[in-house]
Amino acid sequence: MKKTVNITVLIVVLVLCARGRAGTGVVMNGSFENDGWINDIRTEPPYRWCDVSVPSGKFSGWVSDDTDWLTHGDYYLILSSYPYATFGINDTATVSQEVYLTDVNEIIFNVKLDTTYDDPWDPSERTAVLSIDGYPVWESNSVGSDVRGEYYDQVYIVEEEYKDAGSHRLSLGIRVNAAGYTYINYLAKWDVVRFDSHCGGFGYLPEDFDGDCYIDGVDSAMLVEQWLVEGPNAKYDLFGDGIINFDDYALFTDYWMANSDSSNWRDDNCYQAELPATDLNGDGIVNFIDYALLTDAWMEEAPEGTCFRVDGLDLGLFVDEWLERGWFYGL
Ligand SMILES: [Ca+2]
Ligand SMILES: [Ca+2]
Ligand SMILES: [Ca+2]
Repeated sequence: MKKTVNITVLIVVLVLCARGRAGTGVVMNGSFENDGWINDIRTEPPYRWCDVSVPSGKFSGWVSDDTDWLTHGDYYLILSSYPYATFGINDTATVSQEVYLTDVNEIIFNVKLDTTYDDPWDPSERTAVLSIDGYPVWESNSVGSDVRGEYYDQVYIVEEEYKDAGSHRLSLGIRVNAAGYTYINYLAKWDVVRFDSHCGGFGYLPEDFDGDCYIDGVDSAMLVEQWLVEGPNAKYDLFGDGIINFDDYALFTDYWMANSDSSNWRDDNCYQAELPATDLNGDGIVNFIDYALLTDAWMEEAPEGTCFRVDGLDLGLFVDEWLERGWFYGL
């Protein structure tokens, strides 16, 4: 009886989930910062990249904090093919997430082609691949005998066929081009996967009142305009006590001249807008749907392959974030 109820809840949840984010072009956890270090993504998929296909004995995948690649944040994804394993042509390891591309013109990302022991990356052997719905739309450099290197701000221009209202599967991968084995350990490293919409996918910081991705004099003037207003528009009430006063201004000044424009990702004053940890279904608001997901997960009745993680979440945090809205709520 109980199982039936839970399954019904999940069906409702999945329907609402699909509806909630329809049309909002956002890569979730595109910089792989949400989880910290992950030893094996097969057993612990990265937040939102829950669709993991890493055939064992041939490939491995992990989220690394190695400082040998200076990219965005502290972590990045590594997909690696083993040396001396026997491969078939087109064997591939991928991680994927469902995305909406309706308002997206470009998918932008950093990738590093690397090997161990200073071996060359032979492009006739391995390719890093970005794909949509399983179809490769971007492939790494195929010219030369050693294409190792850091490839920053790579761009795939989204074709019209993907800009419909439905969701699409965005995958990052490493592909085998030649059957057999090689003595080289290939590592495709991925980071800062983002769209050109909504500040390049970094979203809008709470202090960015006019939503232009920059916190500057315009936003300051907008806040001053609200000075001592009681019962204000909630977006100005940064301190959240029902009046605009010095407390809000103090919070505002903490982010003075900061921005969330992802094209500035190298800069210290560039931030990615955070989302509430308990917004489990990613619809932009923490509400009863998330609560249903959380309780199902506590009872270990969440379905296989669900795209959320509840480690470290508790009821206290849930209560704290109740009805909190993420930046893309209502887009
Ligand atoms: Ca990162
Ligand atoms: Ca602004
Ligand atoms: Ca939610």
